[in-house]
Amino acid sequence: MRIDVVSIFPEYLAPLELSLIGKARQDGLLELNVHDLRTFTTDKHRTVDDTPYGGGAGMVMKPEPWAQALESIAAAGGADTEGGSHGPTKKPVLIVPSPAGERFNQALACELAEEEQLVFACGRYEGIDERVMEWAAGHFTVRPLSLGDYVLNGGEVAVLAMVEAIGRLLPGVVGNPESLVEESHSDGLLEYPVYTKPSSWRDREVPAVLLSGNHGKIAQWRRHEQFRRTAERRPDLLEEFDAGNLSRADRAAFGELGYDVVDGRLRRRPDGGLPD
Ligand code: 6GU
Repeated sequence: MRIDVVSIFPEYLAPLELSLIGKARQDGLLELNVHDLRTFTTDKHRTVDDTPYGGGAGMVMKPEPWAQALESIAAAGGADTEGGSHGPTKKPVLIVPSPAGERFNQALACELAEEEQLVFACGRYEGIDERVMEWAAGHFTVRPLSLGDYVLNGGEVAVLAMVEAIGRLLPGVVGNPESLVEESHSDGLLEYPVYTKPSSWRDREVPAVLLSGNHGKIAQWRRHEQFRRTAERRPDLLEEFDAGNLSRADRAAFGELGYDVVDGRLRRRPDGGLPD
C-alpha cells in the first residue's frame, strides 16, 4: 500500500516512523510519504488560508495549494485518471479527516486496508474550501471521515489514528495475525478482559475458569464477558449485532443481560428484567 499525507505540520506525522508502522515502512510493506502543503504555494508568504466568504470566525484553507498538492500526488502515484492505455486503474482514495465526516470504524479500516493508495488531506483552521472536494472527485474517491463526536484542531492526530488502524491490517504488519481475530470490534463486540501472572495480586484473584485448563469453558466465559461488557459500555453495538446463529448458551447469557433474540436481532427487554 502507498499512503500520502498532506499537512502544514509535517512534523506532526513523525510518530509514523515508530513501532509497528515504522517497521512496516522499513520492511517495504507500506510506502508512506508526508508532504508539506506550503511547498505547493507560489506566493512569498506561502499563504494557505484566507477569510471565509459570508463572514464568520476563523480562516479557511485556500483551494489552489490543495489542487497543486493533490495533482502532484495523483500523478506520482501512477493513478491513471484518464483510464487510458494501462487498463482500468482504480482511483486512489482521498480521506479528508473532519468532525463533519462519516464515522471511521473497524469495518472501514478493513475496507481501506484493501486499497492500493490512500491520500490524507489534513485540514486546519475552519476547514478546506469545499470546491476542493468537488474537484478532487475527478481524481480520487473522496471520503470525509471522522473519529468521533468531538473536535480536534486539525486532521493530523486523526491521520495518526487512522493510519495505525489501517496499517496494522496489512499482510505481514502484525507478527501474529491471530491477534487481529480476537480483539475489540473484530466481531462487532468489545474484547473480553485479560489477566496475567500472578494469579493472586493485592487480594484480587484471576477468575478461576482461566486457571481450569478447560478450553471450551474458557472460550465460553470469554464470549459471555464480551456480551456483558458490550451491553454495559456500548449497547449501541448490540443493535447491529447478528444474533441469528447464537447457541443456546449464548442466548441464555444475553437473556441474563436483559436481551431477547427476535428475528435474528437482540432486543432489550422493556423492564430490563429476567425472562418469564
Ligand atoms: Cl477526523 N478531524 C478533526 N479535525 N476533528 C475530529 C476528527 C477528525 N474526528 C473527530 N474530531
